[in-house]
Amino acid sequence: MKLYTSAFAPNPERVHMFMKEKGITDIELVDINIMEREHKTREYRTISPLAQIPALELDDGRVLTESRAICRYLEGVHPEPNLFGKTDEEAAFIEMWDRRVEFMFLLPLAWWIRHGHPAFTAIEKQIAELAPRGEKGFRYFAKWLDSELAGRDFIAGDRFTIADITAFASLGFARVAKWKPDADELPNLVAWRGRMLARPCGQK
Ligand SMILES: N[C@@H](CCC(=O)N[C@@H](CS)C(=O)NCC(=O)O)C(=O)O
Repeated sequence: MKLYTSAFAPNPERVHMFMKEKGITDIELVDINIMEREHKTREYRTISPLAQIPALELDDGRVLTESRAICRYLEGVHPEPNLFGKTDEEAAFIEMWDRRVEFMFLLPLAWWIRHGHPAFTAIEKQIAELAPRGEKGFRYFAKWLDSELAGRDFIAGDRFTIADITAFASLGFARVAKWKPDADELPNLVAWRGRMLARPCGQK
């Protein structure tokens, strides 16, 4: 298998963290430089028609995109440790959390950065109003997540799951906006981040 990936980008990072937690090391990596617009080439579009990263090329030549779908596939090939839920019920709650984090944390953050950071003019037709709107949504969710984490160690319940990975990859990307959780304002998020940094997904 071959993973098309890109350094510092949060969605491929989700897949890398997932692979680290599973101990998967046998997938060939192909780096695509987003800022150099390598993902916009005709050649890359034959792999990922929507010109997005990550993309996983299977051994039979089929290509999976969407980081969550890629992780889902890898969970099937490497079932342990389970990160998507052991029962339908647990999987439903984990999916709820993962989608909350993806759409209410990572997405506003992406708006904030892509529409506000000067370097992103390389790939985004920036709309200035979207940056503060994204920042507001991101900060709101960070505060809410902090209150949720007051009573537990992990995002979707009492164990580490894909939802923690999506949130942790979001925090990594937030560094581009020079944002990191503050211990006075978001103590539970800071403690959770410490737990993530100590895990395989937190290793370089
Ligand atoms: N929903 C997709 C989103 C993929 C995505 O937006 N990837 C970004 C990198 S994090 C990308 O390819 N950006 C290039 C662009 O927007 O031009 C997923 O989960 O994989």
